[in-house]
Amino acid sequence: MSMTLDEILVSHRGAGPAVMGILNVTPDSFSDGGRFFSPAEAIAQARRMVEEGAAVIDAGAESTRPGSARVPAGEQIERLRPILPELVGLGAIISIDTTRAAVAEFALDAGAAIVNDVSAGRDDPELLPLVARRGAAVVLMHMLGEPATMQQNPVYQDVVAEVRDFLAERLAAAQRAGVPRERCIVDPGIGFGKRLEHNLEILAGIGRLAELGRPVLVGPSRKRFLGELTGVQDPAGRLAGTLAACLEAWRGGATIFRVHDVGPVVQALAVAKAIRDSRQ
Ligand code: HH2
Repeated sequence: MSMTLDEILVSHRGAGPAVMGILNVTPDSFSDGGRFFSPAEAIAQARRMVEEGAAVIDAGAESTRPGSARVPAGEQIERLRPILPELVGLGAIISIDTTRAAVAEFALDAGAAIVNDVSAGRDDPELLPLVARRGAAVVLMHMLGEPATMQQNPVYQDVVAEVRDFLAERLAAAQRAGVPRERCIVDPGIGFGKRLEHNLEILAGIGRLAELGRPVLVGPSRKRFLGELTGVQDPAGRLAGTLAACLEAWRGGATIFRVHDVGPVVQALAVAKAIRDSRQ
């Protein structure tokens, strides 16, 4: 499923779906921490994901799982240094999962085209101006609080409305920093300061987020809420739940899917899209 960045940025108008393969170059990510920490393993995993149909590879060197510790920008860069040039040669679009402008700049210099910022520009005031200067695309994600504390007691009156209003405000902030709306992707941040019922309401309410007029990215892959619903403790065993979450989000209007298991998600979305396209 090879797609250009311009196609991904209009995926909500019919060019989608696009699958973004997760490449965690971390020792501590919640489902695959340590597995792809060596450069050779990371590159092999990225190649596999591209072969399976990933349009984007999202490389991250800092875990954002609940309670995770921060990784200094310099260390994130050292983890990425041996990998990024190789990733760029694989033919997929490269996204950098970081909240730090220094890390984003390093990745953009190496050929990345998307900055995936789970803080939506709030962590580092230099990040959105950097994205603007470089003409990059940016993922603006909703998170209540920060990873260290976000799951302690998340409370919402209307989670979908609050997430939509937050994303509208961050789209405006990106524009003020010089990033055109057309370069922005929005993400409700499944699992980031949300209980089970919040994640479900968001996945059921994607249509209201799509009203923002930007492509909606979702990242339900292997997350804890799937275990809470099904009793499956091992994150790697949550593929079927991940597929269901992606398909429901697609039905609601999401068009970009950040997942670990690229091949099965590409296949499921291809079938769902074919069924939709066959409607009279
Ligand atoms: N989820 C994670 C990390 N980055 N970025 C976006 N835009 N949306 C998400 O839902 C999202 C994200 C957490 O998942 P993972 O990368 O597997 O784990 P970790 O943060 O522990 O590395």
